[in-house]
Amino acid sequence: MFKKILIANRGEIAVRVIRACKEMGIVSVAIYSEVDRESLHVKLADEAICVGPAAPADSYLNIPAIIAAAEVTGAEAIHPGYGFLAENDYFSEVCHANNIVFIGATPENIRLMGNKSEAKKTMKRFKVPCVPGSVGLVSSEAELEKLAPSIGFPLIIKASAGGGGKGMRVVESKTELKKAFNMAVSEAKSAFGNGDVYVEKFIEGPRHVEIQILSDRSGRAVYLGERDCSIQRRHQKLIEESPSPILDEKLRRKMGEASIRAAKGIGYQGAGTVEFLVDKHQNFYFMEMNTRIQVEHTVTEMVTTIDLVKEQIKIAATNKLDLKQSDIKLSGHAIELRINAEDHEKNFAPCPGLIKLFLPPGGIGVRVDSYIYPGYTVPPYYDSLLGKLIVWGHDRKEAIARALRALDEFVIDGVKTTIPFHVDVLQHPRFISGDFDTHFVDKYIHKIR
Ligand code: MV4
Repeated sequence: MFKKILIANRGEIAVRVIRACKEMGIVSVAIYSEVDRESLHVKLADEAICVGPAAPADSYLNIPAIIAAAEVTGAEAIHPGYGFLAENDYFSEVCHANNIVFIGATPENIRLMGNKSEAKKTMKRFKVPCVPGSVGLVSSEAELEKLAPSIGFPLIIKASAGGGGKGMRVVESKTELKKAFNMAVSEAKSAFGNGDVYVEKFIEGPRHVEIQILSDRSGRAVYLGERDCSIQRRHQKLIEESPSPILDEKLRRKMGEASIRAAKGIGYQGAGTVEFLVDKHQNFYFMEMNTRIQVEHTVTEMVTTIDLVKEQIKIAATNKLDLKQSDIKLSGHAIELRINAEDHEKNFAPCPGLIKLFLPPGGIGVRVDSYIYPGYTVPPYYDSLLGKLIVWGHDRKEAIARALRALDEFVIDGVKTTIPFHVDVLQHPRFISGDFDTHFVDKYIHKIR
């Protein structure tokens, strides 16, 4: 096992990884930017080292400074968390070249899944269901016009270098095709420096359901159930839950087994998430694979009792997954509510500043993963996630009641947060019934200024 790990991140996920290290007897090294000296991850880690100024490019994305920090502290491995360098194939490669273990996917895994069109082709090879559409890239207006009738309208043009909702364009009819194609290509070029696009049928009113997997490079792999992430806004997830209200045992097994085929097929290493769209008829389609630990991994931890960060570290240290599918038992229902420093009455505008009061909820079935404390000032340079409230209940009804109880106890004073938003959603009849899709927030949660 590793003796020392450097955490190349900040905020709640850095705290999450440090906690796993402590429980495993591993020395933790925090990195921080000049404005993060007082941040909780710095206080909790065994050692801490400043890697540069506030701007992410100068600190949390500064590869030479991070590698140097690992070298001077003698860290044998780096955990990247999520965001920042977590899905940077070059960083993963530089770690290896410097004899540092990157706790995550291989450079090849990351590269393949970062190219959405190639990823989709690869998934088809392993019989993972995909949305009907172009086979690979569409390189001209003419090609798209020839292809469109067989796909049908509406269709969606996606940037191959995009992902997470960036660089997509829905086309309702034949007359919009040319314009949409050219706009999609030029948007993709300016956003990603790569104008490659592909096209597929547009699935209307889908659910976002993703499968958590753990895998090692010798082909051992397990799935740990699903997370329903349909409650999101502008591709920012706000609430995630497991199990999904729309899955049954049979569909769960089908989606789990498809995800395992994908993981084994590409020689996937570590924790990963296979994202699917699920339509009204319970058809599921591959969307993307995330080659990192995700924000919402906690709901899976609550229903499986498996510590996913420890499993990531064990796989990286031993090259071996020591879980079997029969070790994975799902129990009860978990819901995660993202607590962001945002003013949901002002269009979710970021709201950094001084935390005057922080009184997190407690009691049975309640978990809070956060990095703020009274007197801490949330800096404006990074994302607005302050933490996550995760609740567990025997069933969905108990989990919702517990979440509302916990939100009622939760006091954060000094900055506006998404707590009132969550109270609205959890009381909404559509949410309570489980009958919602990815348009829920825009359709039902209206905010007056
Ligand atoms: C789609 C789709 C409908 N049909 N693809 C958004 C994120 C990116 N991973 C893919 N996305 C979508 N792809 C087809 N063929 C609708 C979305 C989509 C969406 C997906 C999941 C969660 C929220 C979403 C919000 C808008 C669009």
